Amino acid sequence: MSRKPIFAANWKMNKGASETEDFVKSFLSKTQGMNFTSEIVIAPPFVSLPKLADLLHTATAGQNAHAIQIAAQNCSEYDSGAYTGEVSVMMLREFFVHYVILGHSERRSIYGETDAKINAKIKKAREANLKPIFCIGETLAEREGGKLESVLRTQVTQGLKDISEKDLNEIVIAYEPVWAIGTGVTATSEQAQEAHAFVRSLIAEIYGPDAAAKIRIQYGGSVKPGNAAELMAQPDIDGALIGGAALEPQSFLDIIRNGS
Ligand code: G2H
Repeated sequence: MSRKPIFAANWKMNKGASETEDFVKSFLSKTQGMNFTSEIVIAPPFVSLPKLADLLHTATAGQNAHAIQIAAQNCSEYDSGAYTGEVSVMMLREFFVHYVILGHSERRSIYGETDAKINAKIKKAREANLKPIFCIGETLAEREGGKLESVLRTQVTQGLKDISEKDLNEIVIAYEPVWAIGTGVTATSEQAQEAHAFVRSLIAEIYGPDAAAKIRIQYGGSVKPGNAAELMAQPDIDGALIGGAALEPQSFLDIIRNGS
């Protein structure tokens, strides 16, 4: 089963509209004439989505521009109403958003998002035909305490509770060990492969072998140009979710090139 790798830039709380424009213009000029063999996604802060939509998905945008998909970093589990500070899936659709990152460890740990809330958001995203990038991963204490598999099992089974196989086909899983996020410490390719293979086996348990063979599982956590090739060479790693190293166009491009 060949799975198209997916490289997604998660800018977190970086880059307003003008920095978004600078990045995209530079990235597009560097990629002129290139044919992407992987899927490329950029997830800016909400306020930069209109600018990104203009740059990538208007009639005047260049050919490579259309090859880049737009992601949001979060969405509400509600449709509309009195939810101060929230953004709905239908609002995201207006800006050509295709993907939405859900369950990132920063949302879990800083904003208290539970597996149940993440599950509700995944369902809401699918109602609007958005593709969730569903993040899971263990803390260092959990790994050292021998709880890696039980933590991943809980996150996967609760996060995907009552999600149909049809919807699962539109979901990307991102395995991001919390201890590797923004720390400069990357999981070794063996550690990452082992966790990815386990997650794929969980999907096989729940949905069967075909669904498990199809689902893309990205690695995230201090991915850089220098470690992308080795990580992406692992049989169960299908791309990367990249934070810090995707803030510079050249670095993001080098990761895509080295990892494709
Ligand atoms: C993990 C990753 C992107 P970084 O959060 O989701 O960030 O590459 O900076 O570790």
